[in-house]
Amino acid sequence: MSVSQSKKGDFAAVRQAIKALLHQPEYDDGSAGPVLVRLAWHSSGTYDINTDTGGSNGAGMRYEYEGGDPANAGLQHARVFLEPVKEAHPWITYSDLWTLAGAVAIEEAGGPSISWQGGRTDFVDDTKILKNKIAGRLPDATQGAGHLRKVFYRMGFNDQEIVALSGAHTLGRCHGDRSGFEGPWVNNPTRFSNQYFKLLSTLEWKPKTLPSGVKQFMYYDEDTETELMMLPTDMALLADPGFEPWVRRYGEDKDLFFRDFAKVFSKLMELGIERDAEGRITNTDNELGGYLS
Ligand code: ZEM
Repeated sequence: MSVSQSKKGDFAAVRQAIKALLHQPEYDDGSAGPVLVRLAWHSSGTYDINTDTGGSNGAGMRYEYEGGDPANAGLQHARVFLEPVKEAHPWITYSDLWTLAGAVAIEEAGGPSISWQGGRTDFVDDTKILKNKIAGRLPDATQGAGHLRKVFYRMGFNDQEIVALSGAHTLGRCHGDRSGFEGPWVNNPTRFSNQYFKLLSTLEWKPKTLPSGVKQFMYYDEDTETELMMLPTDMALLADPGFEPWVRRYGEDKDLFFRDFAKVFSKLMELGIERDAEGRITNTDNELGGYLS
């Protein structure tokens, strides 16, 4: 059994441990941050407001049905990065660890500070995942604005929030062996900024078909000799009259984007969670929860 380096509920210690693993010179662009943000988002983005199922309680990706959802391809890299943190701080649940890691990664990349609360519980088996069919709920990048609304309205977000959340694509890149798409959205994909919106709204994006047949959009940046990319869903934000004004506003006003993104990312991390006045989660899934009480 590993020895805990922190007391139950000492999230500051866990934050430090997450910060310490972000720098990964051999991995992608040198940071584990982007894939950790994606893990946090996919762990929460399964929420369905109509059935009150899915969301960030449970850490269901540890089980094959949700973990094997093609949308989650590649997220094992994020879980592997975090495993030593779980070993050193075994009291924290995976669901708290994954969401906290996303928040810390955004902050450490120069993003806004994200308000985050703990207390999530982990499923002890896959019963709820199978019963509620927690797979196939995440957005499909080959689709358009109608699909984005369907998926994000189901989580309880509005048009402005959909656009703000999409600004996370300033971080990281697409991997041919994960999603089939290839490349980064911006030149400095380990730095959180409003660059995604600036580039999306000001550059001339050209359709490109990869050798695999996957269709995306490209811009060749001569200054940095880098090919940048946009997904079909990213382009859909620009083409839709409800989304487009927000793309432009966030491209012009970094502070506004940071404020709105911080709010909506916190909301995303709380999907599916109910808390009492003291912040204790009241819809815990099993007896392992409640370590904050
Ligand atoms: Zn993403 N995302 N995403 N996203 N995403 C990818 C990568 C990353 C969509 C999508 O299909 C894809 C949000 C919304 C949406 C991040 C964060 C957030 C990739 C590439 C795809 C295909 C995966 C790969 O190949 O590794 C779609 C359709 C979305 C609907 C709007 C939201 C919301 C996010 C957070 C708030 C991040 C950080 C990455 C980069 C991951 C990495 O490994 O570098």
